[in-house]
Amino acid sequence: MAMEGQQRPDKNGLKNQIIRVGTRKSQLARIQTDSVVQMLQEHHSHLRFEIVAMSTTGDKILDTALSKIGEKSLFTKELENALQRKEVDLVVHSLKDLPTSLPPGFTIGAVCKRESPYDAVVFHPRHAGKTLSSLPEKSVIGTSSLRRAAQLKRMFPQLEFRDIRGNLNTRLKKLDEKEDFSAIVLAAAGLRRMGWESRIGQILSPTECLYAVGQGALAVEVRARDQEILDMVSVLHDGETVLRCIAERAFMKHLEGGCSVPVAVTTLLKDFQLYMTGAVYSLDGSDSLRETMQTSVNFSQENGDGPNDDIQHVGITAKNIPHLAQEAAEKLGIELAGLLLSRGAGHILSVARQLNDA
Ligand code: DPM
Repeated sequence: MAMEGQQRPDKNGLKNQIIRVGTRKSQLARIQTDSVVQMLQEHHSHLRFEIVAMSTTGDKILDTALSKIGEKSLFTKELENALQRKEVDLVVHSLKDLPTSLPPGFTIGAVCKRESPYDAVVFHPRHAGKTLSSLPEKSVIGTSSLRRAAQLKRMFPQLEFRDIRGNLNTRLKKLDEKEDFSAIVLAAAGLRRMGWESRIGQILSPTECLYAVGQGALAVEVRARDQEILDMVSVLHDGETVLRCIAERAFMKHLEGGCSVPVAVTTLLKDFQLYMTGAVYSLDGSDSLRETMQTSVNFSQENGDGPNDDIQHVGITAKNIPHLAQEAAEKLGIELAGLLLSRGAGHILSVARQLNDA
């Protein structure tokens, strides 16, 4: 028969090829990529995956604060180039490192179940057992996140904050082997993935420190038109995480926020209600705006193939998650941003941006 031996664009089309997975070279990136590949392998036992590690511009510039080296795409550009050249078929990222607008031709094909989205404090061994509020006055806390610094300066005015850069291994080493810092603040999810959960001295609650958009969730970036790969990775989508992260990314996008301004969120999905608190801060935390909104999200509608197939919400393609729910989540983020903008968030952010660029 004519069809025999011909490659058909169905599941089996991927069967005889090796699927290449791009990753950054840091230990955290490798661990994250390994865990995503393992999940994909469990869902698709007949497929073969191969990991391709690359270093990115962002990994090479270690001496400058993240917020100063400009756009987040420093960590993603080389990997996207490899995707475009078809040297790799998918790339694993921390969702929070992916801009809210991806370059044309790319999409987030999977957002995995979120781990802890919270920030955590790791103390110098001499301060083991303490918390930020029980540290001596003028203790120096290391972070290069404007978001963390702004909120913590506000909450703990007796402490001092200083930039610390480098990957997680480097930072832990700088903390332990020198006397420069009394503690550093990092995402709990990254610390757990590295196996350093025991070093977490304090988890910051949303009243102390709202988290970053997308924090704690892993994302799989693919070529937007590569339907086979999109279908293959879509099994990893976690509905709750997708809706929360769509709302968070829409909020950030509408504020025109990014890594270089202090924008923070917390979201919760419960009983078909999506709740979201979002805030913006001046760099020193003295000025801030914070609001909460909610919307109902309908999970019961039919899915299936249809005209919605190609729709992206803030860069995410999730045709197996109800579209009305995705739309409601995106609207929530936009409306919350609109509310903050109507109260003067634009001014707070533009001052923060100018000071940070100076
Ligand atoms: C972004 C920020 C940071 C990373 C800014 C922020 C932290 C920068 C710093 C956008 N990306 O959070 O306000 O501390 O100097 C990053 C980490 C993870 C992903 C490490 C961390 C792991 C957690 C995750 C760096 N990106 O935040 O401690 O997967 O969400």
